[in-house]
Amino acid sequence: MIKINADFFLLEKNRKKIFVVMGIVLVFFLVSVSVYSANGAFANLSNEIESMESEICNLQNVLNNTYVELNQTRADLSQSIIEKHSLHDELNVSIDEKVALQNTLTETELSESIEENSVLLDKLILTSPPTAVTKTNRSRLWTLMDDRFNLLGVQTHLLDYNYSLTNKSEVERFLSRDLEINDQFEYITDVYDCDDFALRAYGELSIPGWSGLAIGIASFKTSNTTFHMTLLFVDVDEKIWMIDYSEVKEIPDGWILSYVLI
Ligand SMILES: [Ca+2]
Repeated sequence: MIKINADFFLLEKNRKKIFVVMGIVLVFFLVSVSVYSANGAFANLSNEIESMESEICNLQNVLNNTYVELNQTRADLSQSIIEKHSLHDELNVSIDEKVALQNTLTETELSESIEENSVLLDKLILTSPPTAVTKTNRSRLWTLMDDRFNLLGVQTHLLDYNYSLTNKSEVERFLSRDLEINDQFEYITDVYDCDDFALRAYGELSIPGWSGLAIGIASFKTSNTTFHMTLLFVDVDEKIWMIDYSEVKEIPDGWILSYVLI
């Protein structure tokens, strides 16, 4: 009975040792597992931190670039505002000057000024270059006139290599500005007659935009004893007209061309 008790106590003592050892092993195991897990988690965390650092770095670069661009935009805007202020000041000065000028003009002077400008504008419209223009050349012009008048024995002077052609209404538009002036000139034989009208009109037409047209001086034998000087004009359809006292007219069939200069 005493021995049984002794074995029992011995067994009880060993069981405690075993529990202690198992406890230590379990704690060691748990600690190992924790450390292992912690290492894995730490590695993941490091990767994530590294990735985040990279993103932050990229974001920083984007922000830096945006900052530079914004600064440039701000500088441009400042410059633009300065320029606009300057322009605004200039405009103000100009408006002030015009207001001052307007204040110095009386109503009558203003009306006269408007009327003068209107006349000037009408003249500019009337003399603006012809439209519906095509090109031709000396050879073609020669052929056209030879077919119409037979140039054999005619004093023919085609001075340019190339010519422009336009329509009748465009020439009439130009001549209409002269009608008022011509009406003031009295026809006087030898003093102010056909050759003077023709040469005056030819001079009027010798301005940029019009001088290249196939328009020139022509002299016709109109009967056994009479001659007539006029302007000759070839239109865009290659029809030949005369400009007689500021009017575009058909050339009578019986007239014989004796001199032409274009
Ligand atoms: Ca004359």
